[in-house]
Amino acid sequence: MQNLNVGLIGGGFMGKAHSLAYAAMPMFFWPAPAMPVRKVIAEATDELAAQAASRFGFEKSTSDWRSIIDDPDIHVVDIATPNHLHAEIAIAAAEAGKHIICEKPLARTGEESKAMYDAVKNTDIVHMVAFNYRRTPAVALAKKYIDEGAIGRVISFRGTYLQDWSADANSPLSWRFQKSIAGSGALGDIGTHVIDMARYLVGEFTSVNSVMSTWIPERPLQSGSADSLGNVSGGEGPRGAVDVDDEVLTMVKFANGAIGSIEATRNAYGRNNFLTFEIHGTEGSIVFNYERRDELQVCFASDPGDRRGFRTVYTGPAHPYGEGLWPIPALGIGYGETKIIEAYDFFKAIAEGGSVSPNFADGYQIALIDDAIIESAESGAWVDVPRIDA
Ligand code: NAI
Ligand code: SOE
Repeated sequence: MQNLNVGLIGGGFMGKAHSLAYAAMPMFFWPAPAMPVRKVIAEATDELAAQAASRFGFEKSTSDWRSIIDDPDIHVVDIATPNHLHAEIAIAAAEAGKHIICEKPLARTGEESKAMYDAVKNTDIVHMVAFNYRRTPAVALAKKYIDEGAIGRVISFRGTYLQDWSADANSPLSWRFQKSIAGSGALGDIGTHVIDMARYLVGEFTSVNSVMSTWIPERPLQSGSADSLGNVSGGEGPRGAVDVDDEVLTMVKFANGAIGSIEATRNAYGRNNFLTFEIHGTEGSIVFNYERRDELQVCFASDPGDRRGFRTVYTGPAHPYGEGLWPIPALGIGYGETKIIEAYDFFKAIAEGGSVSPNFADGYQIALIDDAIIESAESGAWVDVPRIDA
């Protein structure tokens, strides 16, 4: 079994999740496809980097991410910084021939995402964009039902991602509210997770018709480099402008004829990580809610009329990734397990010399969908989604 040395850039929320995944992946999936070695972690300052190395179990630390790119011992570059750094780091990593896992959204715009995709296409680099929610076993099970034709032809998809961490006007001006860093707001931050699910489960988008709103135009400035994600202050002190969307709602037409809607907001009081979809087919329906992520609701037209209704399947050893997870259904998986599964599939692709989805082509296509949604919200018209040549 080969050791693969990881250079992780960014030691915040995702730095923590990815470090956990590297440590735990071989404990869950054994024999592991490869052993991730937590070699070096980069943070914004030497002090933050040293702290991150001690906390997350890395051998070395640096405040210069370029030293990771230049290090011939590093096999994998993991990009867990805010969005504005993804393109520059990924392109440098690709030029150095490193395998790359990059957090979502791939970048701030379609144009930036294209440059990243161009840097890896026609190479042997394994590249992945970290839309981890599709690796929830219940979501992978939904995919299996659909692929097996259990609900017939898919005719509609309704997806939501609703949170409330920024509903309070005094929650701070995270980098997630600044276009120059984030690219877009709820759309890029959480709407893209639903778009990834929709492409995974239904297929390509052909056009969108959208509305977007910004409910809270300025927020208190936050101090420190880590994002305080909704840590509400008293609201004193200077405020800065929000120049991204707080909420997005779009209608979708899919290439296979299905229609749908996608809604994303971080201003929905009472909703925490309400990432849901409801899919109707000609022979049945499937419903998923991440807040109850071990469960999949399914209803089949073939059931006798007097017994027809949603039933709950609890995911466990019999389901996708079950061989590596817990031995009894409904013991419960968490956010961490979705990242462990993501790491497993990524390292498997490297070890086997294959590829993995979602990758930079998917990330780029999603960025083009985002661009079309923004254009439609500005014009009020349906906008066609260009399809990348992958
Ligand atoms: P965060 O703000 O918690 O952490 C980012 C870290 O990057 C900070 O600690 C910051 O000091 C560091 N950083 C900034 N500039 C740097 C530089 N030049 N060199 C090294 N480190 C630097 O942000 P979070 O939540 O971890 O988000 C990071 C990325 O992960 C974003 O792209 C975000 O969209 C994505 N994300 C994905 C999630 C998922 O479910 N897949 C969940 C949360 C975030
Ligand atoms: C904040 O909305 C956030 O951390 C997103 O950035 C992630 O992508 C999502 O998984 C959880 O919420």
